[in-house]
Amino acid sequence: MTRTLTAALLASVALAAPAFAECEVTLRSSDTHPDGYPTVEGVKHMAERAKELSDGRICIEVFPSSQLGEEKDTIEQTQFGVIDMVRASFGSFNDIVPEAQLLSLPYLFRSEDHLHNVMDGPIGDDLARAFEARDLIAVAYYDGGARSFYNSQKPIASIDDLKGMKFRVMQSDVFVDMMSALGANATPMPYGEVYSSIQTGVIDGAENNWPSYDSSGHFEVAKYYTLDQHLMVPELVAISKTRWDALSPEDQQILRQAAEESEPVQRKLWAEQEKASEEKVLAAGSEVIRDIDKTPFIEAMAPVYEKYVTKPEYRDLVKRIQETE
Ligand code: GTR
Repeated sequence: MTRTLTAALLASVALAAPAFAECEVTLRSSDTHPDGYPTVEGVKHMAERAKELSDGRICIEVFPSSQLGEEKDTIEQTQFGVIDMVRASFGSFNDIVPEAQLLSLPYLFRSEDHLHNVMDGPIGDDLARAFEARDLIAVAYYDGGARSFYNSQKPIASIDDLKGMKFRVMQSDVFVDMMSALGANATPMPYGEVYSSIQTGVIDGAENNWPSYDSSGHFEVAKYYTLDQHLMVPELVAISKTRWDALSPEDQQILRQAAEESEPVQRKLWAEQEKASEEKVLAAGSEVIRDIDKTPFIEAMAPVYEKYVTKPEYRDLVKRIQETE
């Protein structure tokens, strides 16, 4: 009787054991977005594939909703190997990877196809080398759509309407200069502070893509959304180089393959989420300003290009991007 009870108890303990109990390699991965967001689901797909390809030995635990910290902090922690993996916007790497900063130039990408052709080709490989030199192994490039302005005050249809307004930007100089070039004021701050800052009037608005405008709830406090599409910034999945170097070549290969296979999955989810988010915020009462003459916006960015596209190698990279089909 006691033996049967003990056996039953042991069996129930085994059943209750954490899902990652058999993992030999566990990577903790950070994301600012909540569960269900395409970047989070992309990394989860990578996790599934890594587990399958390694017969359960490699596990990736995804921590969504900034549980491990705000984006810039988690990037630093990944560089130092405190966190194993991070999914973040290229824009948040600007201060540490100067080459990546060039991808935050406004109106650099003409379309999603253009961006894919750049990231999936030799330029994507060059960028990966730039990340590696800063202790980050770039394993996947995800979609982040086009970013546009939203605010709590009024519909914006031209640059003149932006004048004197205060917008949150990601924490990097290139975005501050972009706002100045448009005659508006920039307030760099972490993503997690934007909602309350709009709500309390510290800022008039921010800028982001459809899915972020939706999932962050910013549409609830900033109902005017102007589709000027000033930025297309890719999303990156990176692994800490310290951690990477300690893995076997076989495991590195498995992670690379799993990451690569997650790219088309994320891109498909992205396209679906863009539509779903648009429908949701429209139904919730957002006022979308669609008919924008982008030419004055594009022309206003000349000083930003002058300031950042300085060294010959940066000019060359921007030119190669522009010349990509
Ligand atoms: C989102 C991006 C996040 C974060 C956020 C922001 O579009 O996916 O990684 O960078 O924008 O504005 O901080």
